[in-house]
Amino acid sequence: MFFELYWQYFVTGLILYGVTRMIYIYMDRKQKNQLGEQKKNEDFKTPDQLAEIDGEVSEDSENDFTPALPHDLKHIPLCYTKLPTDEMIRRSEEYYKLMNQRRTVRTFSSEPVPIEVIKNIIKTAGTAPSGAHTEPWTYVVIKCMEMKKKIRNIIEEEEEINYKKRMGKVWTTDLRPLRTNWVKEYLTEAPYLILVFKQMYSYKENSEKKLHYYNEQSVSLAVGILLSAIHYAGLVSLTSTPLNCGPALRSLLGRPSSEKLTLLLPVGYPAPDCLIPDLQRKPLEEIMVEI
Ligand code: IYR
Repeated sequence: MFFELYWQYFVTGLILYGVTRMIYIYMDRKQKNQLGEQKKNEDFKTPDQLAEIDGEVSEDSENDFTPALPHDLKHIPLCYTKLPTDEMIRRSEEYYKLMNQRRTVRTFSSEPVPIEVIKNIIKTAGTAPSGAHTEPWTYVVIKCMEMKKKIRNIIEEEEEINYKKRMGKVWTTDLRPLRTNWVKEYLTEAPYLILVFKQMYSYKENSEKKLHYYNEQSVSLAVGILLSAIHYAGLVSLTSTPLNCGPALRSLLGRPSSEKLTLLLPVGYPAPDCLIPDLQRKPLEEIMVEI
C-alpha cells in the first residue's frame, strides 16, 4: 500500500542516489588518473640523484628494480656491552693516538704481506653501514705482477695527460709540495693493489635488479674503515683516485657496467727510505663546532 502510494518518491530517490554515486566514482577516477599522470611525468630519480651526488646511477625506470630487503625482515636484540666512563675515555684517546699516526705513503717496499691480512682488512671494510644494507662495494685485490704492470701502464698514460693538460695550473701548483707526478712506482712496488668499485645496482639470485642507495657515501664509509684496518694491521696505504682511468680499469678487470671505480689503494710496508710531507692536522677547535 505504502509503496504503491509513494513509488514516485522511491524511484526519484534511487535515481538521485545513482547519479550522485556515478559523479563520485567519475571524480575519484579522474583524480587518480591525474596523480598517475603526474608521477609518470616526473623523471625517475634514484636517491643518489635526489641527494645531488652524481647523475650516473642508472638509466632504468623504477619498475625495473625490486625491494632490496625482505618485507618481513626479522629484528633481533642488539649485542651491546656498556663501558665504564673512564674506560670509554681511555679507549677513545688510545684510538685517536693510534689513528693520528696514520699517514698516506707513496713509496712502498715490495716485501710480501700475507693475503690473510688483506682478507681480514677487507672483511673489516665489509662491516661498514650501507644504504638499505645493500653493501654496494667490490674490492678487487691485485697481487699478480703482470696485472699490476697493465694497471700501471693505463694509469701513467692517463695521469701524464692529467698533469700536463686536464688538471690545470692551480691544481698542479697545489700538488707540487706533495711531490706527486704521473710516474707511479707504487703501482708495481706495493705487494697489493686494492681497487674499490662502487656498485650502482646489482642483480639478486633471481636476476631481478636491486638498487643501491647512497652507494657513494656507503663506499666512502667503508674505505674509511678499510684505512683504519690497514693502519691497525701495521701496514700503509695511499688513497689514490686515478682520474679518467675508471672505464679502462673496469674492463681490464672484467667488472660489470653497474660498477664504477672509486679508489685505488696500494697496500704494503713503507719503503725503508720512505719520506712523507711534513703536514699538520687541524686542531679540534678548527674542525668541531659545539652547540
Ligand atoms: N691523482 C693524481 C693527482 C693527485 C690529486 C690530489 I687532490 C692529490 O692529493 C694527490 C695527487 C695522482 O695520484 O698523482
